[in-house]
Amino acid sequence: MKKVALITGVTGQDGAYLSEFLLKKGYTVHGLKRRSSLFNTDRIDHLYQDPHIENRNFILHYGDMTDSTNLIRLIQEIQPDEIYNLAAMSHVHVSFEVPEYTANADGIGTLRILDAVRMLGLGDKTRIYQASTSELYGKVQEVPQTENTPFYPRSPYAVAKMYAYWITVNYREAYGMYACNGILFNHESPIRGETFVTRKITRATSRIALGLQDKFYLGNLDAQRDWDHAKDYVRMMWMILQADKAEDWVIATGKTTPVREFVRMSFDQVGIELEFKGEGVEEKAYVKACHNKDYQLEIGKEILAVDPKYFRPTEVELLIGDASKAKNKLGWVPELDLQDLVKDMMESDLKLMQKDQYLQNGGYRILNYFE
Ligand code: NDP
Ligand code: GDR
Repeated sequence: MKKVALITGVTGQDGAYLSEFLLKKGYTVHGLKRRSSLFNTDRIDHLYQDPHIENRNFILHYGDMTDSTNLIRLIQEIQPDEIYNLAAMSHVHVSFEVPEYTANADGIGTLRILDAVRMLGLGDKTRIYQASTSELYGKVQEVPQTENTPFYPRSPYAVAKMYAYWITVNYREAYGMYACNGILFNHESPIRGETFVTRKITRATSRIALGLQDKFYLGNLDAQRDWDHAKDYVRMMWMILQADKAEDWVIATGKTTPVREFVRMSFDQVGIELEFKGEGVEEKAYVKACHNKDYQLEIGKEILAVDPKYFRPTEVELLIGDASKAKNKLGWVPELDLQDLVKDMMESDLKLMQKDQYLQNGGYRILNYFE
């Protein structure tokens, strides 16, 4: 029998990679997508199947994490073997602007999924993966962070995810359901949302190298993150649900890198060497040398400045995870590292920006959002 999975957040970065992964494994994949006034399926268009063909194995449904009746009906219809709850308002900074909505979608949304499975009597059949996050650790209590490190969330997003974490544990303990938290550290890719810092950097690097933009602005350059490639991490989501026993798992590389260093690594990919000068809000980056004849910028040109508008009211300064448990018990070995990630993102963004350059040269107006 083919296994059936339901992915909430199927149109997001992880939803797209996980769909590809599960389809390759022979699953029938159902995805929950939000209604939007424009198409919002860019990341999964290559997987799309015409609704008129029979025996589709990739099926999309309209839905929303804030709508219980919709979630109950879909889970009843689909009768999934596995649910991957990836849907969330996932931007930490934006969660300070929309705290109530974030609590509803990210926190109560998780309860809605768990309770739908319980109410429908699917507790013995359906395994649930909850997309938990290293943001739970927030203000540093201990490094590296493990499954036993105390939580200290620092944003409405992290607080909502903390509710989701504990309600998942509670339903497992109270009702014997197979429900797990994957406490994933930052994972990125060429299809990462454009307003997360890594993608913002690789897009800006590509545009500056191609002469489409002069400079860009970031917030806290000192923040350190344990970054890896999203492709590696969706494999772990699946492995977590195949374990004999439902448990909670940290997935991380064990290495941490400041935002500033990520900027340096991205510019390295186009042969541009940077020099950082100044401190705090005065810090700036300048071109020190150009080693690639295709990307020649004026030496001394300022390409990056700090804009305090990107600072968060409360920041998470240092994340570094210890994934020993997943390595020892699930046999997880990461296949890609930060260098692979930066290379992959830069190659992809350079191609995208070359397309923009072509259009701009043809007289089309290309908008670039500085978010
Ligand atoms: P994205 O922001 O790329 O994707 C989020 C998905 O959730 C999108 O499909 C989005 O839909 C959907 N969504 C948002 N709100 C709702 C709602 N109310 N109802 C239904 N769907 C909704 O996130 P990622 O793919 O990066 O992350 C996946 C999950 O993992 C998230 O829960 C995130 O919080 C968590 N996480 C991510 C980490 C990372 O580093 N990437 C690390 C740890 C945890 P739309 O496309 O319409 O906006
Ligand atoms: P994060 O990712 O908050 O870790 O959450 P993000 O890329 O937004 O920020 C990482 C760090 O970079 C600093 N930073 C900036 N961030 C953004 N977005 N824009 C900037 O201009 C900028 N300048 C500096 C931030 O202050 C922060 O310290 C991501 C999301 O995917 C969450 O959903 C997920 O749970 C966590 O990762 C793990």
